Amino acid sequence: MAYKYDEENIFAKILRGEIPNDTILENDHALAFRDINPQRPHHVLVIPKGKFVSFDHFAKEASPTEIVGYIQAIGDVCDLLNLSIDTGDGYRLIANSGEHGVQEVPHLHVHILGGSSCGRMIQS
Ligand code: DGP
Repeated sequence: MAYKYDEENIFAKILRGEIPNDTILENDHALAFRDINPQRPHHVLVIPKGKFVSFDHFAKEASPTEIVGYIQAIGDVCDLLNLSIDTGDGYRLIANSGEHGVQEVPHLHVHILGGSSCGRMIQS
């Protein structure tokens, strides 16, 4: 089986500059921007610049350099928004994947949610 990547997904368009976004941070391998429908005071999406559908796709097929760059961007967003548990009050990291994960946009993204308590992990 091969992962199928939809070139017309909304995050691909953001990466191509076709749709504006509220960028928080960018490095060679990742872009972080605010979610259009924030669920907490801070709600940031971090996406890899490569064409990966899901976290498992990324884990299997991304290069070590891409993986390091992506993970570093997540840590840098936590520092930038003072969410790190070293200096701040913490956050929740979510990667919805596929049908059962209820993933809407088929380009890997993690949600970083913080600024207030995220409550219990799963409500229903
Ligand atoms: P998910 O269910 O994990 O695939 O969540 C997709 C998220 O993407 C959802 O919280 C809303 C956000 N989103 C969808 N379209 C856009 C957009 O055009 N811009 C931004 N900033 N966020 C978007």
